[in-house]
Amino acid sequence: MQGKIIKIISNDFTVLCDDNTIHTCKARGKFRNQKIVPLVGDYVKIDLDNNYIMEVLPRKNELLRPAICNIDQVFIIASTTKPEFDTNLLDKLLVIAEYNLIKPVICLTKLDLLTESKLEELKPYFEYYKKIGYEVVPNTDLDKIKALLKDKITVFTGQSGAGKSTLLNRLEPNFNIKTNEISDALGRGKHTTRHTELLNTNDGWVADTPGFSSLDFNMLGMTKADIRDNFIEFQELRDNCKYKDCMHFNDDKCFIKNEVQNGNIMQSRYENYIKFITNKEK
Ligand SMILES: Nc1nc2c(ncn2[C@@H]2O[C@H](COP(=O)(O)OP(=O)(O)OP(=O)(O)O)[C@@H](O)[C@H]2O)c(=O)[nH]1
Ligand SMILES: [Mg+2]
Ligand SMILES: [Zn+2]
Repeated sequence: MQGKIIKIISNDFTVLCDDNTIHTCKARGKFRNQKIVPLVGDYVKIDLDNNYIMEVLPRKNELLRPAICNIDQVFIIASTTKPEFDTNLLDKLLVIAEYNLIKPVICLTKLDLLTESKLEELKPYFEYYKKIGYEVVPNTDLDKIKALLKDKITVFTGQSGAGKSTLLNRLEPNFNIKTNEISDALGRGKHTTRHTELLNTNDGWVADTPGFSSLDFNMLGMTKADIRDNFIEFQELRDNCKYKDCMHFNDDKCFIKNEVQNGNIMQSRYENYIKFITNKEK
């Protein structure tokens, strides 16, 4: 029987089979020897007599953090306050999604908590991400969000306390996922969600994932050039740089740097880019 892993808690793999039955399975020891770790999102063959996963089918893509595979899109749940709007984290998640060929959607939360002046301050950022081609939706626009989720496997990611589980509960009140108060002292969440699980909503699948604090992961496996090539707005402009392999950093006659100076590329995007590449050895 074939199915999809929708939940993993320690060594118990919950598999939704093609006939819509659900089975809790163990993974065979041989996977450990072959260094295969079955992930949420994996298509697997199971032996129903023993409830064992026998085979993991090839993956379309996979993310390490959260550990999930065969994803169509990622909802980056970006808090605008409590925790503060964080362009460094947002740009990092966008680059990781682009690199993995997963469509990112930026979903803004806690707009209701912003003062008028704070909202005015942040608007240019939201507009910029739209201008360069990203979908930017407030977490209150449930119709739009439902339309985006339809028929897709979507991962919700973002830092702890950003409002991932809250949005999922709004989309589907019977999910009843635990959410948590933000610690006032730290302005961040307390890691309420502990495991990754695929949930069925509106003819699509969504994964709530445990959040993280903005520092604790890096762009694994990516080189400086990979990072450069996944800042999407640099791509169409780079042909105007003098050198074909321009890194848009210390290079002569760099068109990207010009565009930053004249305001066509947002300063924070460029600064984050420089931070990312200078953190990398290669
Ligand atoms: N005012 C306001 N509060 C929100 C909004 N979204 C979420 N919250 C609150 O923010 C807190 C954290 O929300 P969660 O949904 O638990 O955050 P999470 O991203 O799932 O956090 P982790 O599971 O720890 O990764 C809760 O108290 C929510 O009620 C929003 O749009 N506006
Ligand atoms: Mg949560
Ligand atoms: Zn350049």
